[in-house]
Amino acid sequence: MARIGEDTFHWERAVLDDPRPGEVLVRLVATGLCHTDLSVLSGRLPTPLPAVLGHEGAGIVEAVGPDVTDVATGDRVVLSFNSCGDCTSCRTGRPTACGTYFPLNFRAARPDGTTPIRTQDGTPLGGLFFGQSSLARHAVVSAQSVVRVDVADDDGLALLAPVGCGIQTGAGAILNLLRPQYGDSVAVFGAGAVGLSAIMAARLTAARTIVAVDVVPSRLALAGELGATHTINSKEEDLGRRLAELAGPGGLTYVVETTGVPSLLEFAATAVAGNGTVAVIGAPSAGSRASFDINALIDGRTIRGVTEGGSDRTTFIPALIDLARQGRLPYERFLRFYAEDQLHQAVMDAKSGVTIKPVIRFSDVATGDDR
Ligand code: CXF
Ligand code: ZN
Repeated sequence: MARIGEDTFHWERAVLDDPRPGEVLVRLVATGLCHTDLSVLSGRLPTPLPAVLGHEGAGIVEAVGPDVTDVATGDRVVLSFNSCGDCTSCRTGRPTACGTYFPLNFRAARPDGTTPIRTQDGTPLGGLFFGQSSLARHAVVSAQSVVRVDVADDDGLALLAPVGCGIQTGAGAILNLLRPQYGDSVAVFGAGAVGLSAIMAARLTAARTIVAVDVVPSRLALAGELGATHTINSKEEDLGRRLAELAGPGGLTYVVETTGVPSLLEFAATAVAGNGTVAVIGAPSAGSRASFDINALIDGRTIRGVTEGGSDRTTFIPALIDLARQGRLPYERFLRFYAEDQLHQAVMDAKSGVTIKPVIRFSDVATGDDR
């Protein structure tokens, strides 16, 4: 539960409705923490509080709404972002371009303004954040957010939780959108979960040069192990000069900006080659601005916003799981599991950067008691 003015999440007993048409009741096995949850908690992103947050859930279907046919009770599922399922973008496999993407994911309510969660005294609480509000033992989620996965047991399922946002966001930016070719150079700003996923994905392509940029030596070392051909500590080195050296005469083809620091985005726009693209992934506080030399953009540069890796979650999430099982996307290297009663520690470790991807592991409690 996230409440205004509090700097961490806390557990609270709440009441959950039965799933309506288009909804699914899920018992969560694990949920990853994403920096977007923390940004909402601190008021930097506009989801109204109080609300149940969490948008990297994995769990087991306990009930489905009247018209839901894609999943059934007992299915193991990964939860991802929400979309309407009905607009042209959704019907053509581009759900991140859904016309109602932002309200459906950030409003923490159904389109009619209602929510499936209330306090024990009946006060409505924000729910369906990213279609799921999965920092909870149970969640009524949007059927659009549900991706059925083939996995043997709950421990295996828990490992898949962060694929629903962080891993898919970084890997998708590379594999779905930028698609580097032989000779291309890719710089990834920020070696957190999203940046490291972009680096692992870039290693799956023919990109010649993959540069990780961060200020934390341990993250840069991990980036090197996961596929970066070079690393730059931007606190200690001249970022512009080093990037230019590493990219060579063709210039830097791609920057994947995951930090959300506006000055770094402005810098990326100057560092990328004339025909290059800056993928904008890191989200600063709502209303933040950056400025560019317009003539440099006319030169051919592209500044491209990317959400959830531009993924068609129903095909891309199983593909990422398959790559992970082959050992080609070893994101488990940067996960750390926390028990429910360690939630505050998980939040602190995410904020300090000690843990790159905290995942809350829910205890296997008796069905029904905690709804
Ligand atoms: C979000 C980040 C903020 C902008 C929209 C997408 N992704 C998930 O954490
Ligand atoms: Zn996220």
